[in-house]
Amino acid sequence: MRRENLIKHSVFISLLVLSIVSLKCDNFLNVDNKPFVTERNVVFKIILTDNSNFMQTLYGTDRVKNASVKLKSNMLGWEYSVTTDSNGVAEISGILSDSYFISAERKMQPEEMKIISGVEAASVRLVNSKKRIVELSAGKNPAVEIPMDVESSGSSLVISEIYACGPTGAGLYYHDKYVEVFNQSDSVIYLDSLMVAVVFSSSYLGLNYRDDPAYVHSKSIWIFPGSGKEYPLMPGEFALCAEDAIDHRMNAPNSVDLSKANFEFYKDDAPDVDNPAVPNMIKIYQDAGNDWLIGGERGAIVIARLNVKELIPYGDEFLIPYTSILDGVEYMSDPTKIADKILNESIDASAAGGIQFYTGKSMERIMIGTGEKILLKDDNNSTVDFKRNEHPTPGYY
Ligand SMILES: [Ca+2]
Ligand SMILES: [Ca+2]
Ligand SMILES: [Ca+2]
Repeated sequence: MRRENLIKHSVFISLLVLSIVSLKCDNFLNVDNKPFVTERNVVFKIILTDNSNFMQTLYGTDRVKNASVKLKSNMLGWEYSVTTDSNGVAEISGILSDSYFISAERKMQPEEMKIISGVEAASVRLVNSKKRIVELSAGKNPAVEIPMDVESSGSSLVISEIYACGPTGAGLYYHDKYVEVFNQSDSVIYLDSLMVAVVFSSSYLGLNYRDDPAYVHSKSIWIFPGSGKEYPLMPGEFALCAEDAIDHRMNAPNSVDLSKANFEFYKDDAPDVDNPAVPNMIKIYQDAGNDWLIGGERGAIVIARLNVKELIPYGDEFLIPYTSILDGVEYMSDPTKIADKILNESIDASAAGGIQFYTGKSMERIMIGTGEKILLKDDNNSTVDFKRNEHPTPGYY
């Protein structure tokens, strides 16, 4: 018995020595004899929390599950990929304390978006736009929490609503038209000198520039006032641009109050109303009509960022390069008649609308963000990006 014990004892000791030696080697040396550190055994945790409210709506939790997380170490450039579990936690071990660049992504499934917003929106993602770099340190910071937000797809400045048809019960009253834009980025956008151009349907003249490979053709070009940073639009804010910034209910009881509009289209060479409290849009070119005018049932509006000097004269029109266009929306009384479209498919693949004259309806982008941040659908496909409003929502959603 004693002898057996002694053997057991010595075997145990040699195993212990062996394992300590191997542990030391494993921890302090690799094949290239470069130093390793003991923290390689620490399990780091990346915890993804959801700011969008999507996960709360779907799964009753603020954690983001099934998200892919990529880490890139600052010091060595090594990259790792992990996925969050059902608690929104991604565990990773065998890495060094370092500063890491993190790209976390949760692709939303169309069927999930259907539950959230009623629309089977594709290409919606939650991403870690607010926190990209984290310090992982075995001693102090083995777990980090990273907020996830809805990624802004498409343009950061979008046309959020168009009201064009005119109100009910007021004859042929149509001076209450407006276009509304929305900042869905995370930063301030300056509206100064931004261009708003109207594209009319000319198909009755046998003209259609839809297939022009590079330019929108417009006879109605206006810009926002300001020369640099005078008209900031904060993230999540709307800017309302009214044909006439007055309370139209004085003339048409079912119309809208646009007296608090942010901007007003004032045509200085025409008998037009000018609300002195509302800054005027600047007319660059519009040779016809007594006011800014958009088609009641069909037409198109683009917003573009380019210098007026870059406009190209072409007959009685100006050309705006597609590359300068931030957003464009076409609308038609019958949006299924795609063959009659006037905007190139690269700007708007289809059309909003389905609204007849003097019905008081507007078309507004569908909201897909429900949490801290409003996000409006923008897949450059207005048939599915827009809905019809029974009553306009000037300056709000
Ligand atoms: Ca006006
Ligand atoms: Ca004014
Ligand atoms: Ca609105």
